[in-house]
Formats: sequence, C-alpha cells, structure tokens
Amino acid sequence: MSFHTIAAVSTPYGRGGISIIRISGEDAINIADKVFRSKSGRSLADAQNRTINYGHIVANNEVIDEVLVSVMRGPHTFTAEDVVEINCHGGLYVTKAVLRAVYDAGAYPAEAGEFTKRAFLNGRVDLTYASSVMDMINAKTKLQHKMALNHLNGNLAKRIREIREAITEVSAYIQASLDFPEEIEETDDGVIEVSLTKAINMMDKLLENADKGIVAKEGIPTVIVGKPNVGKSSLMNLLAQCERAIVTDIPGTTRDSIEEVITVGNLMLKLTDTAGIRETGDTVESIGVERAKHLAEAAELVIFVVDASSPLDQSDMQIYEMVKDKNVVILANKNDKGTTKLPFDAIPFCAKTGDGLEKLTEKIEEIYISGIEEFTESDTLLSGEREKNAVKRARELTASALNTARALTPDLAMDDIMEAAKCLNLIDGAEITEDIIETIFETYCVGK
Ligand SMILES: Nc1nc2c(ncn2[C@@H]2O[C@H](COP(=O)(O)OP(=O)(O)OP(=O)(O)O)[C@@H](O)[C@H]2O)c(=O)[nH]1
Ligand SMILES: [Mg+2]
Repeated sequence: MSFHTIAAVSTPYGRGGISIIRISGEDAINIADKVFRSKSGRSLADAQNRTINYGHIVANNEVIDEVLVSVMRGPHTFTAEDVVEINCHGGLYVTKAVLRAVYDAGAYPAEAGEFTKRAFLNGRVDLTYASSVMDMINAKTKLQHKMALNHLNGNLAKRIREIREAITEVSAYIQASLDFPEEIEETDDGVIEVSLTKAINMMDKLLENADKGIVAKEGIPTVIVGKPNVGKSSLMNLLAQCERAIVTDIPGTTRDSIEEVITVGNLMLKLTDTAGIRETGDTVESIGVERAKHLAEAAELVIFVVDASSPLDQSDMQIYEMVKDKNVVILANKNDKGTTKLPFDAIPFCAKTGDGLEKLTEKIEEIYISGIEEFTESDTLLSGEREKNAVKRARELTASALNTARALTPDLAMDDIMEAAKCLNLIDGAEITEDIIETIFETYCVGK
C-alpha cells in the first residue's frame, strides 16, 4: 500500500541526550535530503541501505543542528516503507526546529500510532503484534513485559491460526462432502467431531486465563478498607512510596477515596484508599463511608486492615463479614505496638516501617500469578477485553456448530463455522474494520 510520507518525534519531548525524528513513506529519503547536508556532499539517496550518515540539518540556509541520519529502505523496515531517522540533540527547541524543517520539506505530521498502523496495513505485522507494541512500552512489571514480549514473538497469533485452521478444515470437509457426496461417506463425521472439539478445547484454555491476563495488564482493582485510624492511608503511602494520602491520629481523616496505580512485586494494582468504615453523624464522612462500602463490594481484591495493637470490636467484625468471601488479604497493622489474638488469618504488619510488606506481596502474587508465570513462558495469554470477547463468541459458535452437526446434518453447521472463523479474524486482523483499527491505535503515542 502507498500512503503519504509522515514524520514525528519518536523520543519523549523535553531535555535529553538525543531526540529521534522518524520519517516514513515513499518520499522519506527525498524529504530528508532537502534538509540534510553531509560533509562529503553525498545525498542520502546515494547512501547505502542501513547506514548512519553524519551531517547537518539546514533550513532557510541556516544550520539548525549537527545530526546523524539513518537510512533504511523498505520493505525490511518497521513500517515496510522507506524510513529515515534523524538523531539530533535532545533539546525542546532544536527537536521542534528539525521537525518543522522536515514538515516544510513535505512530510505530514504522523498521527498517534501511525507508524505501527502502517506496519500492520502494509502486512509486515499482524494485529496481535501491533496491539502489543504499546503494551511493551507501557509495561511496568516483569509480568506485563513478559506478556507483551510473548505477543510480539507471535505466540498468540500462532494459537489463533491453529484454532482457525481446525475450524476451516471442517468447513472445507463439509463443502467437499456437498460437492462430491459419493467420495465422502456422509456418516463419517469423525473429522467434524475431532476438529471442532480440538478448537473448542484450545479456546477454553485461552479463556480460562484471560481474566488473569487482563488484570495483570490493566492493574488489579484493589481497595483498602478498615475502621478509622487503623492505618489504611499509611499503607497507601507505603505502597505508593510517597505521601499520597493525609495521615493523622484523628479517626476519620480520610473522607473521600484516593486512587493510585502502584506495583507490588510482579503485579500492578489500581489501589484505592477509603474512608474508615464506622457509623457517623458527619454528613461528609458518612458519604465517604458509603462509598467505601460500594468500592469494597466492586473490588477485585480487598486489603482489610485492622489495628492489631488493641482488641477488635464489632465494627471490625462487620467489615470482616462484608469482605470475607472476596479475594481478601488481612493485615494485622501496628504490630510494633503489640498484637492481640485475631479470629482470622492475618499478616502481621507495620505500615510505619514496612514490616510485613514481603508477606503481603507474596500473598497477592499467590492469588494472581499462580500458574501465569510458568504459563506465559511456553504459551500465551489473552490480555484485552476485545480479544477475550472475540474468542468467547467464536467458542459459542463452534459449540453450536458441533451440536448442529451432531443433531442434524453437517451442512447446517456451516453458517456458525464461517461466523466463528470471522470472530478469530478480528484478533489477528485477518479481517478487520476501519473503526476497530482506529480504536486500537488511538491509544498509542505519536511517534510509535
Ligand atoms: N505505631 C504505629 N502507628 C501507625 C501504624 N500505621 C499507622 N499508624 C498511625 O495510626 C494513625 C492513623 O493512621 P492513618 O493511616 O491515617 O489511618 P486511616 O486508617 O487512614 O484512618 P482514617 O483515614 O481516619 O480512616 C496515624 O497516627 C499513623 O501514624 C503502625 O503500623 N504502627
Ligand atoms: Mg485514612
């Protein structure tokens, strides 16, 4: 495919050693030649492929910067087009001036994710790769990195291909049995049974771990609950590694919920600190308390904090009843001031010193990572709602096709089979609509 030539800064804006301005498209080398002067006088058009060339960027007869320029001719480049990358000095002014010169020479500003989108549209990468590029850039934990790398390596694409092949094999078989009924025994439905069951099993395996994958990528919605003054905000600050929430010895300090994205071991949590739960006459505080209860109900993970230095009371037990059936980790906080005996399992903790943090990390990892880490080494995880829904729908259709083939005749299962294959096409982009492409790439950064 041929598109107009685009350019953008691919490194973060600000002060830095270097900035990279990336140009991609048919005219990339021509456009770069309009602003580049090499010492030897040789143009980039005459430069060998995959070389780095020293020179200056000149615009309106004025030297803007001393640069190194890489020339990479398509199709063996990131976008499959001709790509030129100008390495200039990393200051805000100079970067913008070089970019401006490149635009003036004829390049169009790249949209968010447009380089990756081109790689996809030019058929160099499939959609599972394209949509993991940003996951790799955004990865904050080892697990997120591993999942992104796994997708970049093509493991998900391979799995989707295998499932689709199992399904399309059946449609080819049915088609053949309709066209040449005498050659294929009508009663021989072994192929249909075996292939569709195989596809269903593979999809079940993907779906089984999909939620873990999604949660690991997006962060586990986690809420800290407990009575007033037990140390919830102190825990929030400890985990956020900054004074995020106000901490005082006055019960009822936190009145509204406070959110922060933090990493715990290999996981990311979307953590919310809440108002201490108690009966209160204060209107503002009671709204906060109600909110805390709702948040606890909706949370994927609850960290329940008690003050273990004094005996528990009815409020503690009421909160315990509220959260005990959820994924919950209980912290017996303030253990530096002594500990009372608790009627449930809890991790001895001190939010002031961080004592117990390792145990807390271990416990959360135990709930969410068990199985995932070994799993991703050799296999793959779905890590987005879009992919999960497509597999879920494909699975339903395949199961329905199998039932139809068993109960009625195989040819009646054709519609479901074709539809199932289409759902899988949405994942690797073998068949995809413009608006899905738009929503995927709009979350990208400009320059990628
Ligand atoms: N000794 C000791 N004091 C702690 C510990 N954790 C918190 N505190 C103190 O307990 C008091 C209350 O802490 P906060 O973190 O504000 O408690 P909270 O649960 O957020 O309280 P509310 O926002 O009122 O619901 C503060 O004086 C903290 O310094 C701990 O592990 N040991
Ligand atoms: Mg608080």
